[in-house]
Parts: sequence; C-alpha cells; structure tokens
Amino acid sequence: MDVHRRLLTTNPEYARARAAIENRSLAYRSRGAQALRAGITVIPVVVHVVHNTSQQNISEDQIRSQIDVLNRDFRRLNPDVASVPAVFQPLVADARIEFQLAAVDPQGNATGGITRTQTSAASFTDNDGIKSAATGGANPWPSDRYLNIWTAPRLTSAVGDLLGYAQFPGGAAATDGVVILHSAFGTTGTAAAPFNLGRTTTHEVGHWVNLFHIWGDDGTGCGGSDMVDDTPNQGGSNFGAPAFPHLSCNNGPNGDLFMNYMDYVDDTAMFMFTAGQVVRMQATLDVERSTIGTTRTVLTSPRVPALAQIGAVSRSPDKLDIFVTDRDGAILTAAWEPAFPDWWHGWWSLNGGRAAAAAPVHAVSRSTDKLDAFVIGTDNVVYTAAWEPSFPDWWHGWWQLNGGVAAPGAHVTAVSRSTDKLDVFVVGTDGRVYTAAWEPGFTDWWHGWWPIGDIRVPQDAAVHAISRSADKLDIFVTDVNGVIFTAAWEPAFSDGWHGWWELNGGRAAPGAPVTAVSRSADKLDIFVVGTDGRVYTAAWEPSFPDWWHGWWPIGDIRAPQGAPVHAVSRSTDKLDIFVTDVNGAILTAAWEPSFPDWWHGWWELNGGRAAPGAPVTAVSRSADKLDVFVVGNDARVWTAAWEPSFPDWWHGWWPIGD
Ligand SMILES: [Ca+2]
Ligand SMILES: [Ca+2]
Ligand SMILES: [Zn+2]
Repeated sequence: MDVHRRLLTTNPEYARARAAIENRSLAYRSRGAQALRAGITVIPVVVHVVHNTSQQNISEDQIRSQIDVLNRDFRRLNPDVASVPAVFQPLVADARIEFQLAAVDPQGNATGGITRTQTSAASFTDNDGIKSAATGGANPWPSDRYLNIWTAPRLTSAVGDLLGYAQFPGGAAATDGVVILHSAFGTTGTAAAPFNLGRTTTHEVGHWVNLFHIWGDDGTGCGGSDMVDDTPNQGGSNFGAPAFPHLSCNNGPNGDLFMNYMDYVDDTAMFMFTAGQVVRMQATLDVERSTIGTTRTVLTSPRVPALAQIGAVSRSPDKLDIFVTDRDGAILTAAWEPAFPDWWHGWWSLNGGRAAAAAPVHAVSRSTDKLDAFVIGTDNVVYTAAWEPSFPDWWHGWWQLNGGVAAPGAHVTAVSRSTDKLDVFVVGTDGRVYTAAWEPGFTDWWHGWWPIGDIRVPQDAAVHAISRSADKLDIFVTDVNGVIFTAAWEPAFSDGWHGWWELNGGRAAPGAPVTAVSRSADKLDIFVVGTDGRVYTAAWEPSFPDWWHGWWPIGDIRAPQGAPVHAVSRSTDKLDIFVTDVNGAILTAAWEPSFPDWWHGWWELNGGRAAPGAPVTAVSRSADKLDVFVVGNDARVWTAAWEPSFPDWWHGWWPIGD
C-alpha cells in the first residue's frame, strides 16, 4: 500500500505535483476550512471486476454492499461510530462525500457502472498492470469524471500480499483510482474476515482524496506527519483490534487514534475520519479533483422533543409540507414534491415564529396550493401565518388571531369545510372549547372567538375537527373526566352548534385526542386509545337510524393512554391508522369494505421506533399514497411511504435531514 512512496522517489514530476498539493492543503488548514463545495459531493463510481476464476467475478450484490459501506463511512452514518472512545468522539466528522455506481458511461450511454474482464493473470502487482487491457486488466474510465475501482484476483507487492492500493491526487490520469482484492471488497459474496466490512476500500478511497496514513508513513518514528492537525502523533501502524488506549510518541493519555480509517487495523476496529481529515478531503475536491462529482444541499433535521406532533398537509396532488417546533422553540417547515430531484427541501424558519418546545403547528390547505398554519405563541396567544404561490416573499404572518389565548404548547386545530373557508378550535385558559372562523368575504379579519357549549377540557388537549361534507363540521374531545364528547355544526342550524353529546359512553384519559376521518361523503370514523390502552373505533353515517355505532377495539395492542391514533383515508372508504405502542413500536392497521373480517393488522411499520405514544402523522398526497412522519429516538424527523406499486410493503424510514 506504499505506492505513493514509490512514485515519489522514481517520478520527479509526481513529486513536484505532490509538493504543490501539500502547499494548497496547508493553505486550506490555515484559512479555516472554508471548503468551496457546499453540501454533499456525489461521486460516480465505475467498478472494474478483473477476474481469473469465475468465483472472483464478484456479484453485483457484493459491489453494492461496498458502495453502501462507503456511503456510511464517508457520511459518518456507520453504526459502529458509537465505538469511538469518548475522548475521541469530538473529532469524528462527516466527510460529506457519497458514491453512486455510474449511471452514464463515458460515451453517454446508460450503464450499471460495472465492467467485467476475464484475465489470464492469476495475480497483479502494484505496478498498475490491472489498469490496462494491454496488460491483462481493464482500462480506466476518464478519471476526471469517475472514481475507478478495480477488483483484483490477487494483489502482491515487494513486501507480500496486498489488500489494496491507491493513487493519490496529482498522479497520471491513466492509473488514477484504487485497486482492491476481491475478497476484501464489500461485505458479502467472496468478502472474507477480518476484512469483510468494506473498510479496505474506505481506507484506499481516503488516499484517493489525499489522506495519508495516520502514523505519518515514517516506519515507527515520531517525526513523520499525516499533515492533519487533529490526529495525534503516532509511532507506527496498528494491526488487529487494539485495546484503548495504545500509547506511542508520548501521545498519552489518549494515545493513538488507531480506530481511524487511515490506520491498518481490522475492519471491525476502524470507525472514523476526523474533522481535520475532512478539511484535506474537501480541499482535494475543490482543487485536484474539482471536475468530479456533483453537489447537493445538506438537509439538517431539526432536533425535536420525543412526543412532538409533526404537522403535515398536502396542498395539491403529490406535494407535501410539514411543520414542527424544535426543542429550542423555533417553528420550522420543510417541503417535498416529485419535481425536486434531491429529496426534501428545508428546513426553513417559518417567518421567525417561536413557540414552546414541541408546540404543535397545525396546518391546513383551504384551496389548492394555499397553506395556513396555526400555533400558540410563547405569550399564550393564538397566531396564524399564510402562504400561497403568488406571495413573492415567502410566508406572510404571524398575526394574532383575534386575541385568542390558550395554554403554551397547546393545540390549535384547523379545518377547511369548503373552499377558502377556515374554522379553528382551541381549549381556552378556562378549559372551554372555543372556535373562530374566516372566509374571504369577511372584510374585517377573523370572526370569533365563540365558546362551544360548556364542557371542561384539559388545557393541553386537542380538539379534533373534521368536515364530512361541504360546510359541515364535527368536533371531538375528551373532557376532564375522561368522557368522550362530540358536537356538530352545519349552516342549516339556526342556533349555532349542537351538542355536546356523550359519544356512546366512550371513556379515555382526560384530554385524550379523538381523531376523526371521513372516508367518504358524510361518513365519520373516530379513533381513541381507551383506558385499557387498546385502540377503539366508532362510526357514524347518515343511514344509521340510531346514532353512533361502536366502540369496538381494533386488535389487541397497547398504547399509552392519551396517545394519538392518526387516521387517514387514502381513497374512498379505505382507512389506515397509525400509533406508537407502549414499547415504542410504530404500528399500522388497515380497513376497507372488501375485508370480510374486520380490520387487518396491526403490523410493525418497517421496524420504526419512537417514544411510546409518539404521534405518527399521516397524510395522503394523492389517491392511495401514504406518507407518515414521526420524531425518532434520535430526536430527528423521520418519514416512511407506501403506495400500491411498492411490491414489498412500506419504504423507509428515512430521516428528513442529517
Ligand atoms: Ca496528525
Ligand atoms: Ca509516526
Ligand atoms: Zn494505505
């Protein structure tokens, strides 16, 4: 793996190029790591499989497993990064480089990014014979646009067998890239322990972006340097799986950074790049390798308290907007639509809005592409903000909503009962339910607040509201005694709201959310976690002569009392519900009229985990598609998706940002 040393002594041109690169890297270090490339660099990779036996003709699965390792290791997403000793954890950094098998070949044709060459050579050496068809190998693709990786049947050098070797930046284009022994490549197929976690390639690609060995390539001396400030001076290389700390060169008490990818330890014992190494890599991408790869923006997920509810709305088919208040009280939003080539956009501050940490932000779309958001501010006042495509300057607001006050962090639920009309509901500081309304014909801002009846509800409770058909409103709440109530309004009522009525004797924890969905015109289905922790449902439709039907339990799971059950109807008469159970497992169940045997489920939703009872917000952005959102155990916002064309159940979970 010493190929660059050999080049330095035999090729003066290369030695001069290396000296120039070192001067530039030093300049980067001294000017404070201002990399020119923002965000993530995505590098197209071509893997040249050069095989002598058919066994060495490694599978696409094995190749993809290696690309996956690179994408974890160079993004600090490798789970074993947790094994870095605590004293070294502050050094760990995201290299902001990702790798993709090339989709387009040098001639502009579609490709899988893999070439396969049968060779008569049983073995190659580090003299680059594998990099040319003339010597039994495979020619590189243009190295200014592709990272070339060759997998070898066997690799040797003057000192014995090699796992791999690399060419540093500044060398000849015809030999640029890395060479890896097939049995040290990827994590499956022919990959063999202890080099079967793909770390040989991580190490060699580290060289390819200009990283030196961590011990300074000085044998076992203390005078060499890897030209990186935050890596401790280290005697020689480490092997196997050393115990921490391993001291050398007076570098106690913490000793060698042997768990760095640029040491020689086993795959199971290396977990990290440092911030200083990332500066070197990014400097290389800015200069010597400036022509390679494309960049994409980094999305950073807000950090959100565990039980926060994420607001989600689809303002027109297939568009998604989500809203959350982070642990510092900042109100943030992010957006997705199919036209975005690069995943979600965001997170943006919603006009500087502030609220209690985790305060729910309820959003509604009163007509195509319009958004209205509602929240209780830090001063207990109800606020609203609005967005529509015609606004040249981002969101408008926040405005106080007619002086309404409620408990900090409480819910302001909103519903649009017909085009461009808005109705909102809060629990006031006296525990009564209040409503206010807006429609374009109002010349004087919102109307309200009006109390609805005289029940008393915990101040942090959510009033759930639904419009089952144009201009009709139904609301649901659990009062301070745990009694589930409903009330209704429609324009034909001359005397305001009707209700509250007890809903078929339903009981739940005081303030427990009663979520409602209308699966087709004028039908209502509601869901709540009962006092025994089971999920219950009740239903109503105009043809029922005798009031609501229910309550029926759905399956036999247990959720914390007061946990919300989120429900969505992805197309006419279909129902999907979501809840996080007492163990933190995210579960879903489904119903449609064709099911002869009641609800199907519960199923675990792709292994998703969150705090017990964490709200799982669901939205259907177009017919039969489902998107769900939850705060994960790492405090980030996560999403998963389902649509009928997925042959294999849900896709996800993905964090919306790092
Ligand atoms: Ca160092
Ligand atoms: Ca050394
Ligand atoms: Zn090396």
